[in-house]
Amino acid sequence: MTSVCQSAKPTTLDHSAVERRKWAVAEVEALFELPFMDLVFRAQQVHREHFDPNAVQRSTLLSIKTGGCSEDCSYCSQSARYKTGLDRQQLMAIEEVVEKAKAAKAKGSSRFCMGAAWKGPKEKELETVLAMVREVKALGMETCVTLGMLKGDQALRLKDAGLDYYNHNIDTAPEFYGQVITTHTLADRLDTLDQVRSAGINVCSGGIVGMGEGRKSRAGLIAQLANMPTPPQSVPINNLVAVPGTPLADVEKLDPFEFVRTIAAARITMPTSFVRLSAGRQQMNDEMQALCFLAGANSIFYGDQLLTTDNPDVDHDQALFDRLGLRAI
Ligand code: SAM
Ligand code: DTB
Ligand code: SF4
Repeated sequence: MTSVCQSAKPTTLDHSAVERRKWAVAEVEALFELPFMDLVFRAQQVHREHFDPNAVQRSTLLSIKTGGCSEDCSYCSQSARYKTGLDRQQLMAIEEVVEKAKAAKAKGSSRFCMGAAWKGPKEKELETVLAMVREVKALGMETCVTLGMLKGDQALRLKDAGLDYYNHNIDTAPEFYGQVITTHTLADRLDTLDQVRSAGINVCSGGIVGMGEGRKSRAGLIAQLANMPTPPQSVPINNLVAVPGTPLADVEKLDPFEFVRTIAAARITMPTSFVRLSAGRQQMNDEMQALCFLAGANSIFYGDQLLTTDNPDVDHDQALFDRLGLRAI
């Protein structure tokens, strides 16, 4: 069965046409407190006002530099501080990256996201990444990179190279941040996001849930994203992939319905943003993923690997799209 789009709703949006409001953390918490059916219904209503409900954007990830990172993010397989058994890899050759991008395009992905396990890029490293961005862009794909914190004119140079999106997550609420990461601050991350926004690059920023935070911190994460000077164009919501060897390896799993509530709260508070059902899909069944789409998720990572962990294989995803009548964008 092939999926057919019956809606004429646009998938690219004019953010200026939508009225903005600020969200108090308590207001977002109140959304989480709604009966599940009311919350999901409201999220689906908001979703339909702004998007084709049957269209899902697909981005493919590639880890272009793996492991050995100086930072201590407690969830991360790539921190040099934890024994996760990961093989470190130097920055990939440009040609290899281009081959992977071509393969992703052939499988139907519209955006190619290159991730590096850095606190931030050094000069020579940035030069190589700029060349990757130019070449991937020339394939006719949207480009995205996630390289850690930027400084000086790095954001402007990425923009000049043709970068469409910069991914930089704020990860969690301000009061929980210090329990997850101590080697940089939330203020550092917000500073990089300001540079990216000022350079005219689309912002991709979201967070992780299931790290042992409370509902108030989940609401705090969503409020902080929604209240940014302009909401991120793309909002990845990651469910923690518990990696053996990291400090969060044994943290209690989040109730799946609470994850769906987080997606719904992101949709309601950021009506014109793409909300991405991100890490953790491999650990979800198809029914759970369908609930996430119903709650307003309209973007996924597509491809057998995330950065260092598994993602559903593309044939499985294609079959899911067909079963749900979803159209890829
Ligand atoms: N080093 C760069 C940085 O920190 O921005 C880019 C790569 S980093 C791996 C990108 C994001 O992936 C993190 O901010 C985090 O939100 C997410 N992430 C990393 N490990 C994860 C895990 N085990 N489970 C869920 N999300 C994870
Ligand atoms: C994001 O929010 N999630 C992606 C991407 N941005 C870079 C990364 C998920 C990583 C999951 C764990 C891993 O594969 O290492
Ligand atoms: Fe390094 Fe990024 Fe992993 Fe933190 S999330 S340890 S900065 S690769």
